[in-house]
Amino acid sequence: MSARKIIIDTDPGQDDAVAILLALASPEDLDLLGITCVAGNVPLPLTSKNARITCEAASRTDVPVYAGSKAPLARPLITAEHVHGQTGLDGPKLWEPQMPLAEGHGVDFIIATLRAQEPGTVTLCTLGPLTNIAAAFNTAPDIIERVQEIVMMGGAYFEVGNITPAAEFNIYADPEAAEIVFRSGAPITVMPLDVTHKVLATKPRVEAIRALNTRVGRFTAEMLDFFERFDMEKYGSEGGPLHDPCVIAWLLKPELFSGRHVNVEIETSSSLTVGMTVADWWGVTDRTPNALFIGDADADGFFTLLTERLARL
Ligand SMILES: [Ca+2]
Repeated sequence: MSARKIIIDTDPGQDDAVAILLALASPEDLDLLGITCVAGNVPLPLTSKNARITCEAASRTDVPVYAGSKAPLARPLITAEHVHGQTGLDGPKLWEPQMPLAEGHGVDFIIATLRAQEPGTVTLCTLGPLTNIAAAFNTAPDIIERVQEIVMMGGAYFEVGNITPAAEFNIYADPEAAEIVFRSGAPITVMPLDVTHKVLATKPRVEAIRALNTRVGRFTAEMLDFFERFDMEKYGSEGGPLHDPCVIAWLLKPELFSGRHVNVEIETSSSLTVGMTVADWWGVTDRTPNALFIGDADADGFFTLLTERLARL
């Protein structure tokens, strides 16, 4: 079987960077056509810089990195420096990337790629607010049926929220974009907080990555050293949740995960619960299922896979 073609849409973010590294470490499974950046955890100039730093850490400067949307569709930008640090990638000693941004807008790259490739052969891996994807669907509705699958980190049901009591950051940052994506009809798999909060970068797991004793191993461990501080303080957990890499791990080893095919709607108007992913987990409505909503993961299996793959870089 040939490698599955993917585009990673991202707002790095330490966990985004680990997801990108996991994809780069898996070329026989995943053909990374390009990376499109979006404003999210930090503003666009930083996310588009951090994506290039990550590619350079893996010596994969051949992957085109595009800058995309610098603000949500209908709202002012909100960011999450309180989680990720001022750079978005706090932890390792960072450098000014040598590789340039690819020419053109990330949204145009998504549209052109989906039109150029065979229908049903490109998967969109979304690790940040859904602004770029929604903008592409708005501009070029013909691409929607050409998407193989959208695999996203976003939302929550049982864990409810992390940026507000009711909402997860990626959805809250651009709920109008999320609504467009969830109503698009494209096949969607969601990695909500319900599962990512079970995939914790505990000390022994981070030390196993550091012990690879490679540039990528040290880079990853130093990011996770910083990243875990916030969540360990907030939740009293044993480590930071490795949200975004769940998206890539799903493509590599879906048997690590389980969930339900349910209807998911996005709250866009309530001031109290805006950005909430209203997932019909219990099937109490007759609304048509539009997403595979993941609820559980084999965390040990996930970290074994991650560590083995990172060792290749
Ligand atoms: Ca992210």
